[in-house]
This record gives sequence, structure tokens and C-alpha cells, in this order.
Amino acid sequence: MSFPHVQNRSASLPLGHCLTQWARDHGARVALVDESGERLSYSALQERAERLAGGLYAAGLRSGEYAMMQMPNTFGFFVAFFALLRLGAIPVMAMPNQREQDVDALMALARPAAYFIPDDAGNHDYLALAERMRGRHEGLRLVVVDGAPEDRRDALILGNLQGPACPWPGHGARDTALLLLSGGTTGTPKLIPRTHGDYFYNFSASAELCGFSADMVFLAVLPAAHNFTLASPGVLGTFQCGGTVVTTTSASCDEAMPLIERERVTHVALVPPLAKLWVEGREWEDSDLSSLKLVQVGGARLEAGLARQLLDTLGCPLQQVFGMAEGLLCYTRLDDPLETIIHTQGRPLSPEDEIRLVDEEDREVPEGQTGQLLTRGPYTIRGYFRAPVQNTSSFTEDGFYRSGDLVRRDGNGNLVVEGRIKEQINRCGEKISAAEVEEALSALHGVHAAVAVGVPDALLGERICAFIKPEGQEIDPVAIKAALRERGLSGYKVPDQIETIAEWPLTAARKIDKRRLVTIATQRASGEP
Ligand code: J2J
Repeated sequence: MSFPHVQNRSASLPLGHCLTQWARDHGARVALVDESGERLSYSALQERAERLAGGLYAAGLRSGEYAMMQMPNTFGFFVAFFALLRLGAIPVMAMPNQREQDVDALMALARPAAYFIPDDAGNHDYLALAERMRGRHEGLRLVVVDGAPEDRRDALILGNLQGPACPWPGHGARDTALLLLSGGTTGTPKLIPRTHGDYFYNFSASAELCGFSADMVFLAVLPAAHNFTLASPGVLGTFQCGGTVVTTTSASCDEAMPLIERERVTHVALVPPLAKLWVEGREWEDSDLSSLKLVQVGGARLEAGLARQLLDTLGCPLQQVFGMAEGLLCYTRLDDPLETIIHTQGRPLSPEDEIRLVDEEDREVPEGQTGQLLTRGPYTIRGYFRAPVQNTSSFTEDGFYRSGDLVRRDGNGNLVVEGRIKEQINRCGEKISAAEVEEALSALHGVHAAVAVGVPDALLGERICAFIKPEGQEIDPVAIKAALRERGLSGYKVPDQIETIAEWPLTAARKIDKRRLVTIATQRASGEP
């Protein structure tokens, strides 16, 4: 089967073959550097992935099986990712900061045969979680840990796993290559099946558009499991060009800036709250950032003021990226006028991307007006993974994805994200379903009903505010947060602000007025009555 959407790059490949090709093309060049300064050439990365693929095969993992990865940005992440692709197993890209409820729900959905975890990163016991998951999910046969834990229980050690070359999988362009996490708007998680063909196009066409080249150095500072860092053009786009990826588990300014200086980083992808921390941090004054050639910002709305500040402070060009793991990627172009780069989120990557901006009845809005963005195209999914019911509401009958974003198009075809209709909170670029937070709260003792809203926040972009109608007695916000954590809700989904409310404000249609709740949350936080 062919990979039809790639014209100018070298021929498209199933993802399992990419690293072998890159090692052939750029063998001795440095593929990866970590914060300690350790370096891995393309050949070395390929050898490690090949060995691990053999080890996994010997341990019984087979092509077509799912393997969940919950790994931070370490060498182990990349070795595991490429080993799975080489074997033909399908990586399920969970985030390192997800906790039991998420992991459990994702496992119930994907039914993975393997689970890759770090050796105690931070203060979370991944091994204990893996043990519990093994007890609950029959199909989970292999737990692979990156590191050398003292008590590894039944886990396999990533660095020790090896075996003879495994068979090559026979993948076509339309076969699923990996599953990405969806931000979600419902109480249950959704996974996004990306194919070999569409994902190769995603990173290689993006790399071309963004001017990636062999002499570039990309800093992977956001989680590599996210579509932005992984493939827009990100890590895979960098490898496709023979560049170097600097990988770090710390996003803090005082560690990232010296790293940029030390490794002469040329490209970095940020979410707006992180970009803000960076420009407001003082450390850049002490670091030489003159190597930077492009800063990409995406994942959440970038205020024009912050865009200008970034340009002034970092002294290098800026690119806005409006993307979604479901597919569509929009970029401002490197040669766009400054006003376009500051005020718009760019235009689609592919000439074959179709965009419709529609009203509540799915009628196209007049040119220049704001409507919900529907999209269809060569690398946008037509359905979520194993979600037939959800798919009927998330896609139109003719296959357009309902993004839930409210978007306007300027006279030059650039999109401007004005808001959203989906019930989702965008906290530091991480997407949180309001329904999921509400369900978690409602399950707690003493909570009669709960509503979660995203409230504009200087630091986070949006913070989560939960309004609770208590059952009789007063509620204690600290105890509520602790109870949510204890029940395994991922930390980034735990409300930042908790307020009690006696009666819900209602809209004219007698629905809970979430906009009014946002106003109340802001007033209460600032101490207004
Ligand atoms: C406003 N909202 C934005 C932007 C995404 C590249 C970049 C980002 C993502 C991503 C991605 C935005 N301005 N510039 O996958 O490859 C919001 C929209 C969108 C949702 C998608 C990539 N960029 N958003 O953020 O799947 O609401 O992907 O629908 O995490 O983020 O979220 P996600």
C-alpha cells in the first residue's frame, strides 16, 4: 500500500521502518541528548530499539497487540517507542502525570498486553500501580520498567530485555500505528487511532513547513507522548531530518535555559503558560539563547501581548501552532507578516485539509464570522478507537470531526481561535473534561452535586474551579482535594479552586449557567462578595 500524501520528502515508510532508515541515513549523528549530557547516536538508538524489540518478542509480545507507555522524557521513552513500532505492537501514549483512574480506564479501553513505566519518577509508585493493574486487567502480561528498582516484583527491566531480531511487521499506510490520548469532553477517556500513513505525513510535512533540517537541535520540554512534542513536527520531525533532540524531564526555567545554552538548542515547542513562565523568569538574562531559531507555541490560546513579549525576550522568530491529536494542524508560516504571527493561529498544513465553520444547526457561517470548526482531511481521524456511540456525536455523517472549537477565518485564510463550545478545561495546555471532574466530585461523601468550570488564570491559562452543593454540612476544600487524589484522580484534574454554592444560577433555558459560575469564581477568588 502506498503513502500518497508525501510528495517532497524521502519516500514514506511504516513507522516501524523509520528508525532503521534514519540510522542508515544519519548513523553517527547525535539523535538524543539528555539533561545529564549523555548522547545517543542514531545507530545506537536503533540498536537499542532493535534489541528491545527482540526481547519483547521473546517475552511473548506480538505485532498488533497494544502496549501502554507511561514514560517521562528519557532515553527509555524513545527506545521503548521505537522498539514497539519495530515489533509492530501499537503504543498507547499515556501521560506520566496520569494516575490510577485514568490508567485503569485506558487499560479497560485498549486492553494492552504490556505496560511501560519509569522506575519511581517523582513520588509516584508506578510499580505498585502496575501490580494493581495486572490484578484487574487479565490481558496485561508484561510490565516493563525503565530503571533498576530494588524490588521489581514481576516487572521486566527495559535495559536488560534483549533477544534475536524479531520478524518485521507487514504494515500498510492505513493500519493503526499508535493511539494518542484525547482531551475528552465526557466522563470516559477516548483514544485516537493514528495510522502509519497519516502520522508519517503529520511529522514529515510539518518538518518541511517549519524548516527543520539536519543541523537543528530540538528541545523536547513538554511531554514527548503529546502529539505536539512528538510529531508537530517535534521529535519525529527532527529525526526525519537527521537533527538532534534534547530531552528533559524538567520544564523549569532555571534548568531549561542553561540546557538551551549548553546544547545550542535551535527549536522548542511550548504551551502558553510555560512560555509565560520563561519570559517572566529572570534566568534568560544569564543564559545565551542566541542559538534559538524558532519558538513554537500551541495547545492553548496565546495572548497577543505574550506573543510580543516572547519575540522581544527570546529574540527569535515565533510560530503559532493550533493542533489537535485528532489530526488537523494549523501553523503560521515562517515568512508570514508579524501581525499574522501575533494575532492568528495560522492555516492548515495540507492543501487537502477541509475546514467548515458552522452554527448550531451545522450551517456554514458567513465569511469572517465565528463558527464551530469542523474538519476532514488526509491525516484527521474519522472515528475514535472503539467508541461507536461517541463517534456519532463527534463526527458528522460525512466524516467531519467536530472540534468543539469556535474559530473565525481572516481575509487571508488564517484561523483565529475565539473560544470553544466543548465542555473542556484547558489547564496549562492539558485538556480536562468538566464532566469527568464533576463525576469524580459527585462520588465523594458529602457532595450533593458538583459543577466544574475553567476560569481564566494568570498562571495556568485556565484553572479548574469546582462548585459544590454540599449534602448538609460544610465542605472542606483541602479534604475534598485529598479525597480525589486518594481515589486516583490524576493530579492535574484536581480542582484548583473549590467553592460551595446554595443554588445554581440558571440560563433562560433553565440550564446551569456556567458562564455566570466563571464570573462568581473570579469574584470569590479576588475576595469580592
Ligand atoms: C487555542 N487553542 C488551541 C491554539 C490547541 C500541536 C499543537 C497543539 C496540539 C493540541 C496538538 C491551540 N490556540 N494554538 O495536538 O499537534 C486547543 C483546541 C484544540 C485542542 C486540542 C499539536 N492549539 N488548542 O493541543 O489534542 O481546543 O492537541 O481542539 O491536546 O487544544 O488539544 P490536543
